[in-house]
Amino acid sequence: MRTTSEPTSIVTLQQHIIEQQREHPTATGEFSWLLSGITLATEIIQAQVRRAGLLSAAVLGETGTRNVQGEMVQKLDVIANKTICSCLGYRNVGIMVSEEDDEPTIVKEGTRTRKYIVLFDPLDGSSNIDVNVSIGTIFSILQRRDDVKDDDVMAHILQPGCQQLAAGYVVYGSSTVLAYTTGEGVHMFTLDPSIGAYVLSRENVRMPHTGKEYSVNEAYRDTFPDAIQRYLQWVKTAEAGKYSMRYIGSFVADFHRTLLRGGVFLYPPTKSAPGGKLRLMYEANPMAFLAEQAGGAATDGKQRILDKAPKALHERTPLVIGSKAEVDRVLSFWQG
Ligand code: P6P
Repeated sequence: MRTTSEPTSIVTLQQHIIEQQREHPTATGEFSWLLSGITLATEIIQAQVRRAGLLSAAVLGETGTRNVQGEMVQKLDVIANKTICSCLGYRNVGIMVSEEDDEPTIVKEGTRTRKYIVLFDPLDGSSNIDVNVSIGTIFSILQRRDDVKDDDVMAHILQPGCQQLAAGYVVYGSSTVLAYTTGEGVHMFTLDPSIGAYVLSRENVRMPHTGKEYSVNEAYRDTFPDAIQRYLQWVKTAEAGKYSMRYIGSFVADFHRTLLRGGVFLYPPTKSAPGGKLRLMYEANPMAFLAEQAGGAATDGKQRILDKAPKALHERTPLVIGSKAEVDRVLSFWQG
């Protein structure tokens, strides 16, 4: 494992994955093959995202259908979902869970379900597609449990976030950046279109311990829990010092900024979403894994996100995620 944060030579994501794999003698290469399937899918998706403005009717706009979340499905959502499923189909993935699909997709090899489980939000923040705001893909990787029957699919899937083997996201912004962790730190890669490869841009990313940016949709302030309303009053006081509010409305972009600059992102319970809006399995869990690997924290207000025992595939959770000191400060209002 390199110790510098700025790489001294060109390292592609594939090289990095193989190097990480070398440090695990028991690794068989299956996992690296799986990760490379995800990165291939995101390269295809980013090409579609970049062309969205040109192709308008073909990929922009809504399909007229609603997903399991009841949200209007954007055409690019459908393309991204199909792209990930087809790229993973040949990569030893046994179960795929997508935000866009009501039910999991099971891929059997003979009678047994294959080892790996991939959960993903194919295109988070898709409502921003038509106005050219950054959007992203989020993924989480689990493996089949060995203490339950092979066909007990939900038991294999509904594992707490601390069981993740890997997690990551891609933000399709001014550049396309992929961040991932396998539990050995957080590493970032920037897509170099001239060579069609992700190139290492930051290794062992550390989230600043504090940060003077809070990220929340204050339009819902009056329906937040009292403790959050008290926190939002406090950040505006002289005692708090100079906080800024930044909110893009695209979780991947808001999290990416928080990971790099520090601060805190909040999506508390609201009257319309008493359980929070963000999904546990393929939004909160992967980002919580990354946050903790970078020295940050993630909670639902009562417990660590990665300790939550999931009860349903698409369950939602309140979320406070970011710099450790900032998350602790929000908690001090919630638990005060
Ligand atoms: P609101 C996008 O639809 C999303 O799921 C996240 O990417 C984002 O953080 C959140 O919803 C924004 O929700 O209620 O503030 O518009």
